[in-house]
Amino acid sequence: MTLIPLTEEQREIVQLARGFAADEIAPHADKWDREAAMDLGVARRMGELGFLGMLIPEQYDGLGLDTVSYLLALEEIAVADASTAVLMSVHNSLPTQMLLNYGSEAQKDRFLRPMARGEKIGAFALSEPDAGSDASALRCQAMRADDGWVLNGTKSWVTSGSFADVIMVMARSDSPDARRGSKGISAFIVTPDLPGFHVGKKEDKMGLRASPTVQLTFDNMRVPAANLLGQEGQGFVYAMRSLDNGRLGIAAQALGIARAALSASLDYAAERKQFGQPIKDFQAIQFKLADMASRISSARSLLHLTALAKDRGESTTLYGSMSKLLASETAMWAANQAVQIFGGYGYVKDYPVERLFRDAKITEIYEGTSEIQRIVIARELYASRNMD
Ligand code: COS
Repeated sequence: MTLIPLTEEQREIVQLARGFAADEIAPHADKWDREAAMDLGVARRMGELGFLGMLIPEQYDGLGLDTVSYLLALEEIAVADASTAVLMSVHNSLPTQMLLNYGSEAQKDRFLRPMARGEKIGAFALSEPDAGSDASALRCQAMRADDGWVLNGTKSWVTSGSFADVIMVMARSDSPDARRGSKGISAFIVTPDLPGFHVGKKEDKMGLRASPTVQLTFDNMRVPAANLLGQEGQGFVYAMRSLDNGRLGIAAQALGIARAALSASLDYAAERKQFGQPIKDFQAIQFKLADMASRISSARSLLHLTALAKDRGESTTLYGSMSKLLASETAMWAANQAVQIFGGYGYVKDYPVERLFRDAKITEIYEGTSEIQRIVIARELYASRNMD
């Protein structure tokens, strides 16, 4: 639980998410991981419960909840299955927030409302084979055509990209001979029915195996003019601001993984006997459990304080990056400790910690690696010093 005081409504959301996760997600998580397949019925159920429109105002068919409520629910889902949680995080944090913040009323009616109801799933396409951490080096090209735009290029690492209904695509809308770096990038609302849209390679990943991660290729894909999001040339800034939100979601996902690792370790250490006593009675194990719990609580406290700041309208660039950094490194560290506590049994698939260990790693990589978070944090430190 969190150290910040929760409202009755927030407690109810936690109970709802925890019950749903325990009943409809946790029993299947190992199978989905083994088969590298997501059950889209679960996404539909999450939509029915409102979990895919948590931050969208009621006027656009969402639940209009605060960010702490959203992060609490997301953590509960991640405790059961990090793959399901990443669908929820990306959908709520990136494409829906971009539509809410920068979309026209017509775009909100057409795309945001069904997404908030969970009838359409969203994805986010920024990275490319040669543009990962250096996101503004992206090359996907958008050329003006009479009736809109023609897009050509390849996007990589697109979470939910194989079944998403609405994909936020960042592409260069400046001309190739007048490259303007991050300023020449626009955001486009792409749907899979557009001619020239292709789902490419599905990645064979270490973890988060139930969540499909794919390449998307655009081959003279015609995008209507009405699908340009916000202002031309602002796509990079929109993506960066959205990633400030996204990183809070990934932090909550990481905390869910870490919590699952701690919970499994507490159970196992109480049952497992060696040298004539439960291993929880050895200080070597107690220290690991205590450190896991302490790191989880401190990362969660920072995350929830950051969420409160966000809802007050403050920038979360600095504390969001810190939260993501702390939570993801906590998840990886805690999962590693859990495997160690389980010993040989932690290294095989009979117990959940092997999956948690594999799932934790990606939280240090996607939506900005730990190195990128440190760069953002260091830049913010200098920027705020200059303002003093
Ligand atoms: N909020 C608002 N605006 C932002 C911003 C943020 N968090 N971060 C950057 N910007 C703006 C800058 O202010 C700048 O605008 P001006 O030119 O008008 O001043 C513009 O965006 C370019 O920013 P910057 O010069 O800092 O861009 P860089 O190319 O140096 O990249 C990093 C900055 C490294 C932080 C960025 O590329 C990044 O976050 N990379 C990781 C990408 C990522 O997370 N990918 C995962 C995708 S999901 S798998």
